[in-house]
This record gives sequence, structure tokens and C-alpha cells, in this order.
Amino acid sequence: MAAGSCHKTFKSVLVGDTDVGKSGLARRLTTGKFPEHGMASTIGAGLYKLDLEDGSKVNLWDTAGQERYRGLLSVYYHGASIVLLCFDLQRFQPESLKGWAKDIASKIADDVQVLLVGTKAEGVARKEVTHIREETFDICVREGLVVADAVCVTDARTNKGIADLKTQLQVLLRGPEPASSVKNTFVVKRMLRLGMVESEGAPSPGCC
Ligand SMILES: Nc1nc2c(ncn2[C@@H]2O[C@H](COP(=O)(O)OP(=O)(O)OP(=O)(O)O)[C@@H](O)[C@H]2O)c(=O)[nH]1
Ligand SMILES: [Mg+2]
Repeated sequence: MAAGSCHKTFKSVLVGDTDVGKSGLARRLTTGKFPEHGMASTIGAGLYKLDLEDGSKVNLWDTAGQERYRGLLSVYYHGASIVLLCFDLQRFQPESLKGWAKDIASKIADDVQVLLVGTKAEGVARKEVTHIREETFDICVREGLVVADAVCVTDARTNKGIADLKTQLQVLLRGPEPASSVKNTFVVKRMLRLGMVESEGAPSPGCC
């Protein structure tokens, strides 16, 4: 930590298929701007510096979604606090998300938190977004990937959901919820529905 600084710098990683909008999101999160004229597909990874309102600093690694770079991902997961698993709400591909969930679950350490981030929400009906949110949770639960109790719905081009995503990052960086609140999560609600747990909690959906 730099002298005089009282905030730790966290590591976070953006992953997901090529073209889902990871780099656009990284730009919007860190500069407040969207690259309207497009960006080249990422090669390897790019590093963005994100300063959150509570003073937390995040080194945000924007990884390449193309298949040929997948072998590098373990390096980026190492030491990360949060993995942002991004998927395109306009062209949602459940099979692909399943692959990501399985792969991440096999590669990350127990203390890494995973946040689902839907991208390109512009023009996608609310009902469709709700359906996709539920499906993403179900896929992750089935693949054994523990995810945060929220799916962030964003559109980097229009700035939709960006402030909520930053808030969610702050919440996750503060650390895990007390065990007593875990049984009320949306994830557990989905697990109950899938018959993966038996006892009933008092679920309240979390979303941003
Ligand atoms: N409508 C809309 N288009 C977006 C958004 N974010 C990105 N795009 C477009 O989607 C395309 C791909 O965006 P990128 O951010 O480069 O995608 P990526 O996930 O970084 O792709 P790789 O680097 O290949 O992994 C570009 O044409 C962007 O302009 C968004 O929030 N809304
Ligand atoms: Mg990119």
C-alpha cells in the first residue's frame, strides 16, 4: 500500500465471451465514457484503475473473451477479490454461461466472490431480464459456482446500472455477509426451487 494511503487496492477480473461488452463496461466504469466508435477485441487483458466512492481502489483486469486466451485466466483469478462474469442480455447464451460457471468454479479460490453482470440491457424487456437473471442463477447453482446475491443489469452505452454495479462492488469488497443473513438470499431461493436444499428460509430477492 502506498505511504499515506488508508485503502487497500483490490483486484477484480472481468470475464465472459468475446463481444459481450467487457471492455466497454471497463471504460464506462473507470472513465465515465463509452467508446462510441468501438474498440478492438482485447488481446490478453487490459488493466483499468477504478476508484470507488468509499475510497476503495480496484485494479480491474479486462480479459479477452476469445477462446484462444482462456488458458491465461487462472493467472488473473489468482489473488482476485471479485470475478465479474459478464453475459450479453441481448444475445443470452445459456450453454456458454454454463461453460464459464463450470470453469470458474474449478479455478478460483474459496474466498473469491463472483458477481453476475448482464450487459447491453438497452431495449431488452424487463420480463426477459427477469427470466435471464433467474436462469443465470440456476446455471451457476447447478455448476457449483457460488455467486453473489445479485445480478447487475447494465448497459455501458447508456450508463444504465453502472452506479448500482459500483455500489455492489463496494458491498462485496466490505466482505461476506454474516452467516445469519445467508439463508434469506435469492441464491438460496433458487436452490430451494431446484430442490438442492430442503429447509425453507424467508427469501427476499436481491438485485441491482
Ligand atoms: N448496445 C450496447 N453495445 C455495447 C455495449 N457494450 C459494448 N457494446 C458493443 O459490443 C461490441 C463489443 O464490445 P467490447 O466491449 O469490445 O466486447 P468485449 O467483451 O470486450 O470483447 P473481447 O475483448 O473480444 O472479449 C462493440 O461493438 C461495442 O460497441 C452496451 O452496453 N450496449
Ligand atoms: Mg474487450
